[in-house]
Amino acid sequence: MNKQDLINLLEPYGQEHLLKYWEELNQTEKEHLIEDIKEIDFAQMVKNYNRVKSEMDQTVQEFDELMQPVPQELKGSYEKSTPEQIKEYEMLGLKAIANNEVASLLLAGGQGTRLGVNYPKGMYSVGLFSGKSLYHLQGERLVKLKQYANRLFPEAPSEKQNSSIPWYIMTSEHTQESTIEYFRKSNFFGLDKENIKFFEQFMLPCLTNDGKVILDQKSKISKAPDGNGGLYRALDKRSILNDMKKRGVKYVHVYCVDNILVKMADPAFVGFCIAKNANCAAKVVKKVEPDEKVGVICKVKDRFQVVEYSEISEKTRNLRTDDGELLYNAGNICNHFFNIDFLSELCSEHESELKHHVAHKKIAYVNENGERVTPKETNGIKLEKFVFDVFPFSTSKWAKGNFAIWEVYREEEFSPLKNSDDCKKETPTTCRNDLYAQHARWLQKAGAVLDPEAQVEISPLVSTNGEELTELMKGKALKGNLTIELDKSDNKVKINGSLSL
Ligand code: UD2
Repeated sequence: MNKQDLINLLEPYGQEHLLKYWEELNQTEKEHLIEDIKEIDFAQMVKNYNRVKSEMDQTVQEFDELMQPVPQELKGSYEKSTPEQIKEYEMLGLKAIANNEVASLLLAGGQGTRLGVNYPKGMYSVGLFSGKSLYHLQGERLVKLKQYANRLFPEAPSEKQNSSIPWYIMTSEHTQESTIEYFRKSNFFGLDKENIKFFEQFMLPCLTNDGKVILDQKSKISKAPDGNGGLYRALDKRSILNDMKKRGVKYVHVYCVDNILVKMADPAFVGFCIAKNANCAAKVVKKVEPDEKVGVICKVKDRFQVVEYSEISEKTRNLRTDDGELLYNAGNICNHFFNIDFLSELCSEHESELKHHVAHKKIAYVNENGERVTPKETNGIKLEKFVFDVFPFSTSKWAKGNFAIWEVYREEEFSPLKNSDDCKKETPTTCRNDLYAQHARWLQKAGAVLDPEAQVEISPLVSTNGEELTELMKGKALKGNLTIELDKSDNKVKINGSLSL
């Protein structure tokens, strides 16, 4: 491609400014810029921009008049289910896990800017006694979950029993290399590496508010990951769906990287979704107060979607049901279920219908004097798709099955790491404390006696959801700081710390 070819390509879309420094570039830099330009589908980009532009010009839409809660028959919860029902859901999920029909899918392409680290968030260690990172906890939970499912369903075919739960990990340009390297160094946490598949989401150019592509350097276009809803494009274009089908995966559990309490391939959630014939589902926690700034899942006209805090009036946020609960209570926690047929049809036929959201950001650029500047104020936009924007498709004619939500206890399942310890909420300290508190509850339930000051960390290899602890811990009295670990040399459980009895 010579300069004239590039002008011909860029001019129809008003992007010829990308060649402003062309004459100053050496051959390698020119080639680099050409590569960057060739990666962009300018026609699609302009279409996307025009679509979001008209939305940017509108005032925030309030959904009050159009909203309804998710109907009761599509909702399940720990609170309102009997222990027998929960057991039934768990067994359905565990059976599917033993048969390797369930895949775990991690969204790990985010940049973790709020936490302020320059490496993938999953590698972060919140300072547990064991020093384990988020990825490490997740990996070991998968190991143990499969062993547990195999023990309960020994009739599953041996080739299924012998392979670990398929784990798909969506990374981005920012996280791909270091994530893979970290997994390799950690020996894949004891999982088969053939069953772990990394795939990269795509990037989109960053734009000025009037739709011009921003140059990050004279020969480099500024790009950002296309949002966690970039999942659907990547599943199709990176042949991940084909891989799932080849392995016989029927159900996919999608989750975000930063929730330290995440239940991997959650058997109860998966089982509930199978029982409800869900094509697409979301795990939710109750909002703690009307003004908590989380999106809620509800029905808008005849389709399901997440409605943001800012899109509901104060009056509607405060509406309550007869039993005193908030009417719009289903807080989204980025934890989703899909069946493979829904995902397949969606990714191959409907991905382009997913809208983009606009994030106003401070984006480094090359100024009039050719210098790279990092602005102090927002100066441009990133376009992103959101993983939950497929919910409305669950009621499409082509989608067999239905939407569902599964409400869980926040203290058992949701404690995200968003901020550094300079903040009060969602920090390494809150994550650590929430995990220790959960493990203390598990031990008490198993019949151990805990000193009120005791802090305990149970290795996921010993128990991943609180299971199989009674025989080990009943009647034991524990105090101080303790870890309960599996000694890999003899496969025996070891309690390190103070045991008073
Ligand atoms: C997400 C949810 C929000 C709520 C909250 C709970 C979305 C869009 N928002 O908000 O509704 O449930 O989590 O914790 O789902 N990611 C990628 N690629 C990207 C951007 C993000 O893989 O381009 C991943 C990221 O690594 C993380 C997940 O998506 O695992 C959520 O991303 P986030 O932390 O930016 O989302 P947040 O906290 O604003």
